[in-house]
Amino acid sequence: MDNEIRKKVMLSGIQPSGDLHLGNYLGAVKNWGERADEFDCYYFMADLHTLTVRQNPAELRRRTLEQLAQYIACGLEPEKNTLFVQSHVHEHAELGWILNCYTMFGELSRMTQFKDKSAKNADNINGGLFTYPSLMAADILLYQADFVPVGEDQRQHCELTRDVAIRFNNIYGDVFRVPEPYIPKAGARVMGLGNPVSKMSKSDPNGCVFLMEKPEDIARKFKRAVTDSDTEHCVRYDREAKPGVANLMNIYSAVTGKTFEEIEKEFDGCGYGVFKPAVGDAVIETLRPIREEASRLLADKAYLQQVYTDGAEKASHIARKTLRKVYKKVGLVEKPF
Ligand code: ATP
Ligand code: LTN
Repeated sequence: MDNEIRKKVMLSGIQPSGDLHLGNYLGAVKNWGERADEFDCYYFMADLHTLTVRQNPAELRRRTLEQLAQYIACGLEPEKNTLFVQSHVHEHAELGWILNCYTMFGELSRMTQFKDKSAKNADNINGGLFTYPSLMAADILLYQADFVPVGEDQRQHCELTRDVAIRFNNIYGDVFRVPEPYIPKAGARVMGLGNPVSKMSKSDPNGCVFLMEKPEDIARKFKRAVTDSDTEHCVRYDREAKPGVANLMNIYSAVTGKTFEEIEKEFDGCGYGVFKPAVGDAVIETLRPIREEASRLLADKAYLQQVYTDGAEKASHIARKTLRKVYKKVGLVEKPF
């Protein structure tokens, strides 16, 4: 806005509420590093968001650091991407509060993630879980992001962010850039290996492949992947009739770059007994360098600390500017120091 030769901004985050899995990688992180030269990129560990569900404090701290190591190992070079911890930039919580006041109860009630998580945590349906999307909107709008690379399940939150930004701009003028979700073609919705009609999620560890998992465990999970009860037994893309095979084809396509047609040709005449281990092997080879590099980085805590310190400093600089503008627009008295 102020700067005509400004690079477009890309921003995303993941909650360090569990270990990163193949769905997170293919739906989100894999696409983050690809455009680092073209965009100004911000990626963070959404630790404040994880508090909406009860966490073990020591584990949360450990996972936050592990997630940073995995981000870097997935190709996010700290020299080209601003990597930081959400809670280190206090403007997120502050803008989150303001945006709460511009987000409607009805809008929040319609969020499917809220409905799902309330059903899973019936004994702890707290205010934070409900207003989660206002904090997510703050994460995005603070940096004037143009694109938000996420998996399909986050589309609804991105749409709400757009609505809130437009609502705010209509009242106060051009304050926020209205962002767009950036959702990949292959990998946007990886389904569970045990149950191909629900998305791969860390809450179902058997059907979920984790980035740091041992190759033999990954191989076993793919061999056991649910395919279909049809009699055809051929590798053909049909999401409705053969969701298990479609999911495996989707994964194979995302890790090899091959089209569905090419995959059908490659496995023409082969049964699932050949196809499933082949997908497993392709995934193992994709994840191997990530796992090795993440383990190496994790041994160097001082380096990781330097990365998130530099990241928070850079992110704060941008966040501060937007928040100051917002405070002024809504009528808060300027801070004298
Ligand atoms: P939960 O298990 O609590 O639902 P999660 O595993 O879905 O969590 P999130 O932190 O909600 O992980 O998601 C992080 C990013 O990964 C988001 O951009 C989300 O869209 C993407 N993502 C998560 N699961 C998948 C999946 N199965 N397929 C594709 N993308 C996914
Ligand atoms: N809601 C997201 C995590 C998240 C996020 C963000 C993603 C928090 N803030 C900002 C993109 C941009 C999730 O549950 N996966």
